[in-house]
Amino acid sequence: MKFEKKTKLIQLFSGNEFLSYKKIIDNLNISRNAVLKQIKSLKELGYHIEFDKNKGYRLISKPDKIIPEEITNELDTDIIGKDVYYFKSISSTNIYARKIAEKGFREGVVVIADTQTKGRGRKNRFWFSSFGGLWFSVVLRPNILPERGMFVTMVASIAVAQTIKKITNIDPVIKWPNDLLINRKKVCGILTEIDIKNDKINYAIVGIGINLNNIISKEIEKIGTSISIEFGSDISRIEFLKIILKYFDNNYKILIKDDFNKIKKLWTNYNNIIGEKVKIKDNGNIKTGIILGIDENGYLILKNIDGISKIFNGDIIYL
Ligand code: BT5
Repeated sequence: MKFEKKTKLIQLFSGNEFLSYKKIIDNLNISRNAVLKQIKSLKELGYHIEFDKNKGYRLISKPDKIIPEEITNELDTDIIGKDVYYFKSISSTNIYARKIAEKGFREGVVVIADTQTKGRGRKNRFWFSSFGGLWFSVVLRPNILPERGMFVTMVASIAVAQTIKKITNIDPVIKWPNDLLINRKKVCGILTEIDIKNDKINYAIVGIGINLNNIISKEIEKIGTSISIEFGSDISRIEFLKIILKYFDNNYKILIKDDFNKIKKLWTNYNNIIGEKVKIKDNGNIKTGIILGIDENGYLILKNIDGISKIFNGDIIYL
Protein backbone atom coordinates (compact mmCIF):
# COMPACT_ATOMS: atom_id res chain seq x y z
CA MET A 1 0.00 0.00 0.00
CA LYS A 2 2.77 2.38 1.07
CA PHE A 3 4.68 1.40 -2.06
CA GLU A 4 1.70 2.28 -4.29
CA LYS A 5 1.27 5.73 -2.75
CA LYS A 6 4.89 6.64 -3.19
CA THR A 7 4.73 5.48 -6.81
CA LYS A 8 1.63 7.61 -7.40
CA LEU A 9 3.19 10.66 -5.80
CA ILE A 10 6.34 10.26 -7.92
CA GLN A 11 4.11 10.01 -10.99
CA LEU A 12 2.22 13.16 -9.99
CA PHE A 13 5.48 15.05 -9.61
CA SER A 14 6.67 14.00 -13.08
CA GLY A 15 4.73 16.90 -14.61
CA ASN A 16 7.20 19.35 -13.07
CA GLU A 17 4.41 21.68 -11.91
CA PHE A 18 3.39 22.84 -8.45
CA LEU A 19 0.98 20.44 -6.76
CA SER A 20 -1.51 21.79 -4.27
CA TYR A 21 -2.46 19.83 -1.17
CA LYS A 22 -5.88 19.36 -2.66
CA LYS A 23 -4.50 17.84 -5.83
CA ILE A 24 -2.32 15.38 -3.89
CA ILE A 25 -5.11 14.50 -1.48
CA ASP A 26 -7.58 13.89 -4.35
CA ASN A 27 -5.18 11.78 -6.36
CA LEU A 28 -3.79 9.67 -3.54
CA ASN A 29 -6.94 9.56 -1.49
CA ILE A 30 -5.09 10.24 1.75
CA SER A 31 -5.27 12.79 4.59
CA ARG A 32 -3.32 16.03 4.76
CA ASN A 33 -1.13 14.50 7.45
CA ALA A 34 -0.37 11.51 5.26
CA VAL A 35 0.67 13.89 2.46
CA LEU A 36 3.18 15.50 4.81
CA LYS A 37 4.49 12.05 5.73
CA GLN A 38 4.90 10.99 2.08
CA ILE A 39 6.70 14.24 1.19
CA LYS A 40 8.99 13.78 4.19
CA SER A 41 9.81 10.25 3.15
CA LEU A 42 10.62 11.35 -0.42
CA LYS A 43 12.91 14.05 0.97
CA GLU A 44 14.66 11.45 3.09
CA LEU A 45 15.29 9.45 -0.06
CA GLY A 46 17.06 12.48 -1.52
CA TYR A 47 14.27 14.10 -3.54
CA HIS A 48 14.64 17.87 -3.55
CA ILE A 49 11.13 19.28 -3.19
CA GLU A 50 10.31 22.98 -2.85
CA PHE A 51 7.27 24.38 -1.08
CA ASP A 52 5.34 27.55 -1.84
CA LYS A 53 2.54 28.35 0.56
CA ASN A 54 0.25 29.53 -2.26
CA LYS A 55 1.12 27.02 -4.97
CA GLY A 56 2.10 23.90 -3.05
CA TYR A 57 4.92 21.42 -3.74
CA ARG A 58 7.19 21.10 -6.74
CA LEU A 59 9.91 18.60 -7.52
CA ILE A 60 13.27 20.26 -8.21
CA SER A 61 15.50 17.19 -8.59
CA LYS A 62 15.51 13.48 -8.08
CA PRO A 63 18.33 11.62 -6.34
CA ASP A 64 20.58 9.36 -8.37
CA LYS A 65 19.54 6.57 -6.10
CA ILE A 66 18.20 3.26 -7.19
CA ILE A 67 14.60 3.43 -6.05
CA PRO A 68 12.50 0.49 -7.28
CA GLU A 69 9.41 2.69 -7.69
CA GLU A 70 11.41 5.01 -9.97
CA ILE A 71 12.41 2.09 -12.16
CA THR A 72 8.92 0.71 -12.53
CA ASN A 73 7.32 4.17 -12.87
CA GLU A 74 6.20 4.58 -16.51
CA LEU A 75 8.43 1.73 -17.62
CA ASP A 76 6.87 0.80 -20.89
CA THR A 77 7.87 -2.88 -21.14
CA ASP A 78 5.93 -6.12 -21.50
CA ILE A 79 8.20 -8.61 -19.75
CA ILE A 80 11.30 -7.08 -18.20
CA GLY A 81 11.28 -4.89 -15.09
CA LYS A 82 7.79 -5.45 -13.73
CA ASP A 83 9.33 -6.48 -10.38
CA VAL A 84 12.49 -4.95 -9.00
CA TYR A 85 14.51 -6.02 -5.96
CA TYR A 86 17.06 -3.49 -4.76
CA PHE A 87 19.95 -3.92 -2.32
CA LYS A 88 22.40 -1.35 -1.03
CA SER A 89 25.02 -4.07 -0.97
CA ILE A 90 24.87 -7.73 -1.93
CA SER A 91 27.36 -10.50 -2.61
CA SER A 92 26.26 -10.90 -6.25
CA THR A 93 22.98 -10.02 -7.94
CA ASN A 94 23.33 -13.21 -10.02
CA ILE A 95 23.33 -15.36 -6.88
CA TYR A 96 20.16 -13.70 -5.54
CA ALA A 97 18.46 -13.85 -8.94
CA ARG A 98 19.23 -17.56 -9.16
CA LYS A 99 17.66 -18.12 -5.73
CA ILE A 100 14.41 -16.44 -6.72
CA ALA A 101 14.39 -18.14 -10.12
CA GLU A 102 14.67 -21.50 -8.30
CA LYS A 103 11.66 -20.47 -6.21
CA GLY A 104 9.65 -20.05 -9.40
CA PHE A 105 9.42 -16.23 -9.64
CA ARG A 106 8.01 -15.01 -12.96
CA GLU A 107 10.37 -13.94 -15.70
CA GLY A 108 11.45 -10.33 -16.06
CA VAL A 109 12.42 -9.78 -12.40
CA VAL A 110 15.32 -7.37 -11.97
CA VAL A 111 17.73 -7.64 -9.03
CA ILE A 112 19.92 -4.59 -8.61
CA ALA A 113 22.50 -3.42 -6.07
CA ASP A 114 24.55 -0.29 -5.44
CA THR A 115 27.60 -2.39 -4.69
CA GLN A 116 28.56 -6.06 -4.84
CA THR A 117 31.07 -7.65 -2.52
CA LYS A 118 31.54 -10.76 -4.66
CA GLY A 119 30.67 -9.58 -8.16
CA ARG A 120 31.60 -12.37 -10.56
CA GLY A 121 32.73 -12.62 -14.14
CA ARG A 122 32.95 -15.78 -16.21
CA LYS A 123 34.97 -18.67 -14.78
CA ASN A 124 34.57 -17.11 -11.33
CA ARG A 125 36.72 -14.12 -12.16
CA PHE A 126 36.29 -11.09 -9.90
CA TRP A 127 34.08 -8.22 -11.07
CA PHE A 128 34.74 -4.80 -9.52
CA SER A 129 31.38 -3.30 -8.50
CA SER A 130 31.78 -0.05 -6.59
CA PHE A 131 29.15 2.67 -6.07
CA GLY A 132 28.09 4.58 -9.18
CA GLY A 133 27.95 1.68 -11.61
CA LEU A 134 24.99 -0.41 -12.67
CA TRP A 135 25.10 -3.98 -11.37
CA PHE A 136 21.97 -5.97 -12.02
CA SER A 137 20.57 -9.33 -13.07
CA VAL A 138 17.43 -10.24 -14.97
CA VAL A 139 15.59 -13.55 -14.61
CA LEU A 140 14.32 -14.88 -17.95
CA ARG A 141 12.59 -18.06 -19.06
CA PRO A 142 13.02 -18.08 -22.84
CA ASN A 143 11.30 -20.81 -24.76
CA ILE A 144 14.16 -21.34 -27.19
CA LEU A 145 16.46 -24.28 -27.84
CA PRO A 146 19.14 -24.53 -25.13
CA GLU A 147 21.88 -24.54 -27.77
CA ARG A 148 20.75 -21.06 -28.72
CA GLY A 149 21.37 -19.77 -25.20
CA MET A 150 24.10 -17.43 -26.42
CA PHE A 151 21.43 -15.31 -28.04
CA VAL A 152 20.26 -14.32 -24.57
CA THR A 153 23.62 -12.66 -23.93
CA MET A 154 23.46 -11.14 -27.40
CA VAL A 155 20.09 -9.45 -26.90
CA ALA A 156 21.34 -8.00 -23.60
CA SER A 157 24.59 -6.69 -25.10
CA ILE A 158 22.72 -5.14 -28.02
CA ALA A 159 20.42 -3.36 -25.52
CA VAL A 160 23.39 -1.90 -23.64
CA ALA A 161 25.01 -0.81 -26.94
CA GLN A 162 21.76 0.82 -28.13
CA THR A 163 21.48 2.69 -24.81
CA ILE A 164 25.06 3.97 -24.91
CA LYS A 165 24.49 5.19 -28.46
CA LYS A 166 21.17 6.84 -27.58
CA ILE A 167 22.39 8.66 -24.47
CA THR A 168 25.97 9.58 -25.39
CA ASN A 169 26.05 9.23 -29.17
CA ILE A 170 29.19 7.12 -28.72
CA ASP A 171 29.40 3.96 -30.87
CA PRO A 172 30.42 1.10 -28.58
CA VAL A 173 31.77 -2.19 -29.89
CA ILE A 174 30.40 -5.54 -28.78
CA LYS A 175 33.29 -7.92 -28.26
CA TRP A 176 32.19 -11.53 -28.57
CA PRO A 177 30.90 -13.12 -26.47
CA ASN A 178 30.02 -10.76 -23.63
CA ASP A 179 31.95 -7.49 -23.53
CA LEU A 180 31.21 -3.94 -24.60
CA LEU A 181 34.12 -1.69 -25.38
CA ILE A 182 34.61 2.02 -25.92
CA ASN A 183 37.98 3.02 -27.35
CA ARG A 184 39.03 -0.63 -26.94
CA LYS A 185 38.42 -0.54 -23.17
CA LYS A 186 35.75 -2.52 -21.37
CA VAL A 187 32.70 -0.61 -20.11
CA CYS A 188 30.35 -3.56 -19.66
CA GLY A 189 30.53 -7.29 -19.04
CA ILE A 190 27.68 -9.79 -19.11
CA LEU A 191 27.47 -13.09 -17.26
CA THR A 192 24.62 -15.32 -18.43
CA GLU A 193 23.94 -18.48 -16.43
CA ILE A 194 21.50 -20.95 -17.86
CA ASP A 195 19.69 -23.76 -16.05
CA ILE A 196 18.41 -26.58 -18.23
CA LYS A 197 15.72 -29.06 -17.21
CA ASN A 198 14.29 -31.81 -19.43
CA ASP A 199 16.23 -30.46 -22.42
CA LYS A 200 14.60 -27.05 -22.03
CA ILE A 201 15.79 -23.76 -20.60
CA ASN A 202 14.32 -23.62 -17.10
CA TYR A 203 15.69 -20.14 -16.48
CA ALA A 204 18.47 -17.85 -17.62
CA ILE A 205 20.08 -15.30 -15.31
CA VAL A 206 21.52 -12.40 -17.25
CA GLY A 207 23.96 -10.46 -15.06
CA ILE A 208 24.94 -7.11 -16.48
CA GLY A 209 27.74 -4.96 -15.08
CA ILE A 210 28.17 -1.46 -16.46
CA ASN A 211 30.82 1.05 -15.47
CA LEU A 212 28.69 4.17 -15.55
CA ASN A 213 29.76 6.79 -12.98
CA ASN A 214 31.89 4.53 -10.76
CA ILE A 215 35.60 5.00 -10.28
CA ILE A 216 37.75 2.54 -12.21
CA SER A 217 40.10 0.83 -9.79
CA LYS A 218 43.84 0.74 -10.43
CA GLU A 219 43.81 -3.02 -11.09
CA ILE A 220 41.73 -2.64 -14.24
CA GLU A 221 42.69 0.87 -15.39
CA LYS A 222 44.53 -0.45 -18.44
CA ILE A 223 41.65 -2.59 -19.69
CA GLY A 224 38.57 -0.83 -18.34
CA THR A 225 36.91 2.55 -18.57
CA SER A 226 33.56 4.05 -17.61
CA ILE A 227 30.86 5.58 -19.76
CA SER A 228 31.05 8.85 -17.79
CA ILE A 229 34.80 9.10 -18.44
CA GLU A 230 34.28 8.57 -22.17
CA PHE A 231 31.23 10.85 -22.31
CA GLY A 232 32.67 13.60 -20.13
CA SER A 233 30.01 13.80 -17.43
CA ASP A 234 27.95 11.68 -15.07
CA ILE A 235 24.74 10.09 -16.30
CA SER A 236 21.60 9.31 -14.26
CA ARG A 237 21.72 5.63 -13.38
CA ILE A 238 17.95 5.31 -13.26
CA GLU A 239 17.45 6.88 -16.68
CA PHE A 240 20.18 4.75 -18.21
CA LEU A 241 18.76 1.60 -16.65
CA LYS A 242 15.21 2.31 -17.81
CA ILE A 243 16.34 2.74 -21.40
CA ILE A 244 18.32 -0.52 -21.25
CA LEU A 245 15.29 -2.37 -19.88
CA LYS A 246 13.13 -1.02 -22.68
CA TYR A 247 15.60 -2.05 -25.42
CA PHE A 248 16.22 -5.37 -23.68
CA ASP A 249 12.47 -6.04 -23.60
CA ASN A 250 12.16 -5.23 -27.33
CA ASN A 251 15.13 -7.40 -28.29
CA TYR A 252 13.99 -10.24 -26.05
CA LYS A 253 10.58 -10.27 -27.71
CA ILE A 254 12.32 -10.66 -31.08
CA LEU A 255 14.34 -13.55 -29.62
CA ILE A 256 11.34 -15.47 -28.32
CA LYS A 257 9.66 -15.10 -31.69
CA ASP A 258 12.65 -17.07 -33.01
CA ASP A 259 13.74 -14.25 -35.29
CA PHE A 260 17.45 -14.99 -34.94
CA ASN A 261 18.34 -13.36 -38.23
CA LYS A 262 17.02 -10.03 -37.01
CA ILE A 263 19.10 -10.31 -33.84
CA LYS A 264 22.21 -11.23 -35.81
CA LYS A 265 21.63 -8.15 -37.93
CA LEU A 266 21.26 -5.85 -34.91
CA TRP A 267 24.31 -7.42 -33.31
CA THR A 268 26.37 -6.91 -36.47
CA ASN A 269 25.65 -3.14 -36.26
CA TYR A 270 27.89 -3.01 -33.20
CA ASN A 271 30.45 -5.50 -34.40
CA ASN A 272 33.34 -5.29 -36.73
CA ILE A 273 35.09 -8.52 -35.85
CA ILE A 274 34.48 -10.20 -39.19
CA GLY A 275 37.78 -10.62 -41.00
CA GLU A 276 39.82 -9.92 -37.85
CA LYS A 277 42.83 -12.04 -37.08
CA VAL A 278 42.55 -13.23 -33.49
CA LYS A 279 43.81 -15.57 -30.84
CA ILE A 280 41.14 -17.23 -28.71
CA LYS A 281 42.04 -18.52 -25.28
CA ASP A 282 39.82 -21.01 -23.51
CA ASN A 283 41.08 -22.85 -20.42
CA GLY A 284 44.66 -23.04 -21.65
CA ASN A 285 43.51 -24.00 -25.12
CA ILE A 286 44.63 -21.43 -27.71
CA LYS A 287 43.37 -21.14 -31.27
CA THR A 288 44.53 -18.62 -33.85
CA GLY A 289 42.62 -17.73 -36.97
CA ILE A 290 40.39 -15.34 -38.84
CA ILE A 291 36.82 -14.69 -37.74
CA LEU A 292 34.26 -15.49 -40.44
CA GLY A 293 31.18 -14.58 -38.39
CA ILE A 294 28.75 -16.26 -36.05
CA ASP A 295 26.53 -19.24 -36.78
CA GLU A 296 22.84 -19.85 -36.10
CA ASN A 297 23.62 -20.59 -32.43
CA GLY A 298 25.78 -17.52 -31.89
CA TYR A 299 29.00 -19.55 -31.93
CA LEU A 300 32.04 -17.89 -33.42
CA ILE A 301 33.20 -19.32 -36.75
CA LEU A 302 36.98 -19.31 -36.95
CA LYS A 303 39.06 -20.17 -39.99
CA ASN A 304 42.48 -21.55 -39.16
CA ILE A 305 45.06 -23.86 -40.69
CA ASP A 306 43.08 -26.94 -39.65
CA GLY A 307 39.97 -25.67 -41.39
CA ILE A 308 36.89 -24.18 -39.80
CA SER A 309 36.13 -24.39 -36.09
CA LYS A 310 33.18 -23.27 -34.06
CA ILE A 311 33.80 -21.70 -30.69
CA PHE A 312 31.30 -21.15 -27.94
CA ASN A 313 33.47 -19.79 -25.15
CA GLY A 314 36.77 -18.04 -24.65
CA ASP A 315 38.55 -14.70 -24.60
CA ILE A 316 39.39 -12.99 -27.86
CA ILE A 317 42.77 -11.32 -28.25
CA TYR A 318 43.08 -9.18 -31.36
CA LEU A 319 46.34 -9.70 -33.27
C1 BT5 B 1 32.41 -10.49 -17.42
O1 BT5 B 1 33.22 -11.54 -17.15
O2 BT5 B 1 32.70 -9.55 -18.10
C2 BT5 B 1 31.02 -10.59 -16.78
C3 BT5 B 1 30.80 -9.55 -15.73
C4 BT5 B 1 29.39 -9.59 -15.20
C5 BT5 B 1 29.18 -8.68 -14.02
C6 BT5 B 1 27.74 -8.61 -13.60
S1 BT5 B 1 27.42 -7.36 -12.45
C7 BT5 B 1 25.86 -7.96 -12.10
C8 BT5 B 1 25.98 -9.48 -12.09
N1 BT5 B 1 26.37 -9.98 -10.81
C9 BT5 B 1 27.57 -10.58 -10.83
O3 BT5 B 1 28.12 -11.12 -9.85
N2 BT5 B 1 28.05 -10.54 -12.08
C10 BT5 B 1 27.16 -9.89 -13.00
P1 BT5 B 1 34.62 -11.80 -17.85
O4 BT5 B 1 34.48 -11.72 -19.32
O5 BT5 B 1 35.08 -13.06 -17.25
O6 BT5 B 1 35.52 -10.60 -17.39
C11 BT5 B 1 36.07 -10.52 -16.10
C12 BT5 B 1 37.34 -9.70 -16.19
O7 BT5 B 1 37.01 -8.32 -16.47
C13 BT5 B 1 38.12 -9.67 -14.90
O8 BT5 B 1 39.00 -10.75 -14.82
C14 BT5 B 1 38.86 -8.32 -14.97
O9 BT5 B 1 40.03 -8.45 -15.77
C15 BT5 B 1 37.89 -7.45 -15.76
N3 BT5 B 1 37.06 -6.62 -14.86
C16 BT5 B 1 36.66 -6.84 -13.58
N4 BT5 B 1 35.86 -5.86 -13.14
C17 BT5 B 1 35.74 -4.98 -14.16
C18 BT5 B 1 35.03 -3.77 -14.33
N5 BT5 B 1 34.26 -3.23 -13.36
N6 BT5 B 1 35.16 -3.13 -15.54
C19 BT5 B 1 35.92 -3.62 -16.54
N7 BT5 B 1 36.60 -4.78 -16.44
C20 BT5 B 1 36.51 -5.46 -15.26
